[in-house]
Amino acid sequence: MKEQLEKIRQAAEQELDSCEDLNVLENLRVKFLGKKGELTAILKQMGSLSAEERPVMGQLANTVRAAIEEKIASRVQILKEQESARKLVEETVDVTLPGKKQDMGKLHPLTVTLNDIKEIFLGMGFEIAEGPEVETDHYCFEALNMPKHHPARDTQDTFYINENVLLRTQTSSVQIRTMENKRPPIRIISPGRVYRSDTVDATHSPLFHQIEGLVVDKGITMADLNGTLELLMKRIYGEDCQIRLRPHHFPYTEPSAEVDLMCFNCHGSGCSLCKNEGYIELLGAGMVHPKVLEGCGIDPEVYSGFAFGMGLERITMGRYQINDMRLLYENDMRFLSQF
Ligand code: 2NL
Repeated sequence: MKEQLEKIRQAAEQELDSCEDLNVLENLRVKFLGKKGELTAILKQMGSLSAEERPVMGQLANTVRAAIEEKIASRVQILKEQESARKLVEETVDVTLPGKKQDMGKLHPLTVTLNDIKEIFLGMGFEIAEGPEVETDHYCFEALNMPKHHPARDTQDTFYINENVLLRTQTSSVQIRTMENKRPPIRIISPGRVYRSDTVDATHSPLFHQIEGLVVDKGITMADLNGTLELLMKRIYGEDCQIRLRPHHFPYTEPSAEVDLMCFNCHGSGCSLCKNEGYIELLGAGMVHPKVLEGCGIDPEVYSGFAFGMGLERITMGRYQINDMRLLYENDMRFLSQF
């Protein structure tokens, strides 16, 4: 039995020493020390030994078991160390390699201008109002003092869903909805998409963006309109810019004005940029027509208000000296990356 135990010890040491794999090592542990292993098989024969031999063999068996266990433990340690050393080499990251370049997006020039204008009006205590792009004839025309067959409708031809439902031609519809639902004081701007039955060219598009403004309160005058627009334009075009109000006509304002900006290139003397006018037409404005206030349930004897409407495209084109509106819609990176 002694020789058998010695044989097991030798065989175990030899096999364990040459083992290079943790899984194989576990199999060897079962083979030598497991319940059905070689050592256990020997121990089962202990019953046949004499009383003197039994403790001697028992001790020897224990020594062999301890030796094998120790060998396994040291082998596990060695293999684990080899494994982690191998991983360190294999998984090394070269931190000096150049990174992948990320293309940074940025805001479209129309969005930049819109954000700036919103910020300026929020600073003056205005709220931002929004409303539907598909409107009824009432909100787009009737409530704005443009009854059916009014000639002003010709310049605002649009897309009709049916006789009564259409794509809005201006965001005045949002202002009407606000006046119907809220009592003065009202101070809002309403930015959004508007539609006209226009053919695309350098200055026209069937879909463009408008920003309208409306202030209704007691004692509002043309001076408030002038001051508000002057402040807006100074913030957008620079503190040294000047505006001019020219008499005009809109059915929904009385009096009405067109607002021009003194040409920032020639300061009013005339150049190619302003086509020798000295001024560049920017927007339309006026005092809200008493009939429009009345139609919304606001007493024009008590309240007055001013309103204005401007094209976001036109303001943006003036600001960045863009000469063709189509550039704003084409998503050409060569154009967009300049802003
Ligand atoms: C333009 C400029 C304008 C308004 C819009 C407006 C809105 C209400 C009442 C009165 Cl609810 N006016 N908006 C006023 C003046 C001009 O737009 O050139 N439009 C054709």
